[in-house]
Amino acid sequence: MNNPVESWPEYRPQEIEPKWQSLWEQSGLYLADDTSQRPKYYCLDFFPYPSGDGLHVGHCRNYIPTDVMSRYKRMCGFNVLHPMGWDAFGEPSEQHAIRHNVHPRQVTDQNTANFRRQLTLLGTSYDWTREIDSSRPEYYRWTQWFFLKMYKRGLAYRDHSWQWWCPVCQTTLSSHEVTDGVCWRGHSGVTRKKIPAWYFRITAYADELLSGLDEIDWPEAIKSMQRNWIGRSEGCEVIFHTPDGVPIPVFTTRPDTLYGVTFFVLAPEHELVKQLTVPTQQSAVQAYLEATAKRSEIERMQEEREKTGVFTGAFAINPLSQEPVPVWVADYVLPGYGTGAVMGVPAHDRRDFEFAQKYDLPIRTVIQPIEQNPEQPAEAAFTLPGQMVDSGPFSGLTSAEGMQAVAQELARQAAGGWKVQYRMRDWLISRQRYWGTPIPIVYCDQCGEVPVPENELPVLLPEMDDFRPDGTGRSPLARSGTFLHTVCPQCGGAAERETDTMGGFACSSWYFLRFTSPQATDGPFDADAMNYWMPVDLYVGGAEHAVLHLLYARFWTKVLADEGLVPFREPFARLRNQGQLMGPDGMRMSKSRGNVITPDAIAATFGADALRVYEMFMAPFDQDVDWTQAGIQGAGRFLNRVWSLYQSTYYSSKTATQPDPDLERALHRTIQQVTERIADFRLNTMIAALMEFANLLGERWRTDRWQTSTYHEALNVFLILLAPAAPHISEELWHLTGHPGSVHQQTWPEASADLLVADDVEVPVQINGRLRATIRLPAHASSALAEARALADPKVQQFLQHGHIERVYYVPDKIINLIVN
Ligand code: ANZ
Ligand code: ZN
Repeated sequence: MNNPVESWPEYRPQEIEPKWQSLWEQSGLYLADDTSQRPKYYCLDFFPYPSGDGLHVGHCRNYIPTDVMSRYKRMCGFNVLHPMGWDAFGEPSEQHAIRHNVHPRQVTDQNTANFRRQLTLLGTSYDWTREIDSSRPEYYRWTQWFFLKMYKRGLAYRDHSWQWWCPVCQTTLSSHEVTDGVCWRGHSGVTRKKIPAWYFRITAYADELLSGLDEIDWPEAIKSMQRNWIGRSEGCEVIFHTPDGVPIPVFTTRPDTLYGVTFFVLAPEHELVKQLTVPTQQSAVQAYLEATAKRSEIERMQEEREKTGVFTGAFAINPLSQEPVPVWVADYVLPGYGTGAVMGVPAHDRRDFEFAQKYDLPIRTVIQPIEQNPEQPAEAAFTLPGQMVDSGPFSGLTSAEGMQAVAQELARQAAGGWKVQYRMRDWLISRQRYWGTPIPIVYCDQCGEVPVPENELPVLLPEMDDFRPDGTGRSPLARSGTFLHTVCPQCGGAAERETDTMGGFACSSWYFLRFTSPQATDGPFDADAMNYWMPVDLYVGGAEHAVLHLLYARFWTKVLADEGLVPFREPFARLRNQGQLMGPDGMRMSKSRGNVITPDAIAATFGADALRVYEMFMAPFDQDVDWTQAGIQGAGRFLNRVWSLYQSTYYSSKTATQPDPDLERALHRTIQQVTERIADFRLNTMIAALMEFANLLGERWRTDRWQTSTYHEALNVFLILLAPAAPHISEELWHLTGHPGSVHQQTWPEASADLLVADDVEVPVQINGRLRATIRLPAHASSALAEARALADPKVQQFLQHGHIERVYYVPDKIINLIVN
C-alpha cells in the first residue's frame, strides 16, 4: 500500500474531527434507506427537549452509546435508522422563553440549532434528513388527529372534577406528574382545584399495560416501577347506604373484616360530604375541609402523622350486619384512590386503629390469629389473615375462604362484589398554557362539544406576543379573539374553541412512528415505512422517565393497534437506561453549582473521540459515576498511543510475510470480545479489550517483533474495531494508511473459531492435598470443565474408587484439589 501523505502528521483531533464530520454529512453515509433488502435496526434516543442550557457531558452518556451501537450495526450489514428530533412543545421551553423574555418559537429554534451543533461535534451518526420538531404544524396536526381517534373511541373525555393544579406552572397537571405535592418540574405546593379538563382513558388499558411488561426486554427496575404505578389490587366493592337510601360504595382489600366495621370515613373531597353533614356539624366540618385543603398529599399519607377527622353527624348501614356506623371525614382517606371512602376496621387496620383510639370509637376483633403469634402486640391492629370470628354466618372461615364467601354474598344482595382496583388514574392532558398542541374541540351552544373534522386540521396555534398565563386559570389562547371565536363544524353557528393545549407528553407518545417517514403528509406516517422500521429495536434514555413517557407511549401504541394503525402492541423491544454522570465534586451537574462540563470544552481540549472513549470506559453503562480529569486524560493518552502505533510503521517496509500465531490468536480474541460486548451494551469492557490489544501491539513494536504479516493485518483490523467507539481517529488513520473509502463502510470482522481455542495449560490434580495426576486444560477453563476433566483421568479414578468427593477447590490454570472421604 502506498503512503498517501509524505510525512506523518501529529494527532490534532480539533482539526480532523470537524473535517470528517462534514465529509460524512456530504457523503450521506448515515442515511437510512426505506427500501433496503438488508435487515433493519432502529436505534433511538429518548426525545430530548432542547433546553437553553445545551448539552453537558452527562447527556452524552445517552448519545454516545446509541451512536456506537448504530455504527456497529451498520458495519454488521444492518440498515440502521438512527434519527434525532425535538420534543419542543411544553412547559420547559415555555418557561425558558418567559425567563429570557423571548417568544418560545424563537427560543426553540435557537436551542435546536445549538443541540444539533453539539450532537454533531460528538461525531454522532444521525440521519438529519429525518429531523422532527413537535412544535411545528406538520407534526402537531397529527397529534391532534390522534386525539380525535381517541375521542371517537371514547378514550378522550372532559371531566369537571378535582384536578391537580400547580400554582407556579399555572396549569393543571396529570396525577402522573405530581409526586408528594411536588410537580414534575420541581414546584411544591401543588393543590387541587375544580376545573374542567381533558383526560385520556389510560385506565382502560391497565391490565394490558401490566401483562405487556412480561414480553419486553426492559430493566427490571423500570418494569417494577410501572407495575407499582398501575397498582393492581384485588378485593371487594362494598356498598353502604345512608338510612334514607343514598349509596356510598367503598373499596376494600379485606372483605373478611366486614363485621369489624365500627365507623365509616369519607375523604374531605368526597362529593357526598356536604350533602350528608347534619346542620349542627356543618361549621366543624367546614373548618376541617379548609384546614385539609392546605395539606399536601404526601403529608396526608404519612403513616406516623397523627390522624385527624370530624364527625358528619350522619350514619351508614353495613350491608351484611345491617348495623349503622357513624360517618366521619378524615384526610388520611385520599380522594384519588378507590371510591374516596373507607370502611373503618380499627381492629385490623393500622390507620383505622389510630383513628379509633384518638376519637374513642369502638374496636371490634373479627379476625383471630390461627396460631398465637407471641410477637403480635396486644395493643395494636392485627393486620394478617386469620380465622373469622363474631362475623355472623361467616364465623369460623379462614380469611381466604371468607373473602370469597363475603364477595359472593355481597353480589347476591347487589351490595357490591369482587373487584379489581387500580392505583393508576386517567391521564390528564389539559394544560392552561400557550406552548402546546391545541385540543381540536369546539363548543357550540346548540350542539355542545363538537370535534374538529379531520380535514380541518391542524388547528393552528395562534401567534401571540403575550403568551404568559394571566392568573385567571384560563389558557392564554382564550385571549386570542381570532382563535377563540369560530363556527360550529356541525351547525355553522357561532362557537368557541377549546383553549387548553395538550401537555408535552402527548407529542412524545408517538414521535418514534414519525421518524419512519417524517415527510408524510397524508397520514401521521407512511404505513410501509412504519411496518418496515417498527418496533424500535433499542431505546436508550434516563430512568427518570420510568412511568411518565414510557407508560404513555405504551398506552398510545396499544390504542393505535386497536385502531388498526400499527401491527404491534409494544413500541420499544429493548430499553436501556444510562447511569448518571456527576460532576467532579460528586454532585449533579447544574449551572447553579458551577460544576457543568460541556462536550464543547472537552472536544476543544481532548477531542470528541477522547470524550467518547472516556464516557464508555468510566463505568458500566447503567451505573452512576463522577467525572474525573484523570479519566479524560487517560482516554486522550490511549488515543495518542494508538496514533503513534501507526506512525511507527509508516515509513517502514510492510512486506513482512511470516506470521505471529500468538498475536493472531489475541487479535481474534479481541474481535470476539469487542463484538460480544457491544452487543450486550458492556461498553466499558469493550473499550478495555481495545486498550489491551493496543498495548499488545505496542509491546510487539518495542521488543522489535513487529515485522510480521500478522502485525500489519492487526493494524488494519484494529481500526475497524475502533471505528464505532472513536470514529474520527479511526477514519483519519484509515485514510493515512492508504485505505480507500471510509472505515465506517467496512464489514465488521468475524472471529475465527479455530483461533479462539485457548492455549492449553497443565494443571496438577491433588487428592486430599497430595499430587496424584496432571491434566491438560484450556487456559482459564471453568471449574465445571476442570472438575469433569479431572474426574475423567484414569489415575484420579483409581484414587476415587473407595470414596466420594466432598469438595473441589480449583484455582484456574494453577491447581485442582479434590477432598475425598
Ligand atoms: C377495610 C380494611 C380492613 C382495609 C383491613 C384494609 C385492612 P391497597 O392494597 O392499596 O389497594 N383504602 C381504600 N381506599 C382508600 C383511600 N381512598 N384512601 C386511603 N385508604 C383507602 O389498599 C386498599 C385498602 O386501603 C382498603 O382496604 C382500604 O382499607 C384502604 F383490615 O378496607 B381497607
Ligand atoms: Zn353547533
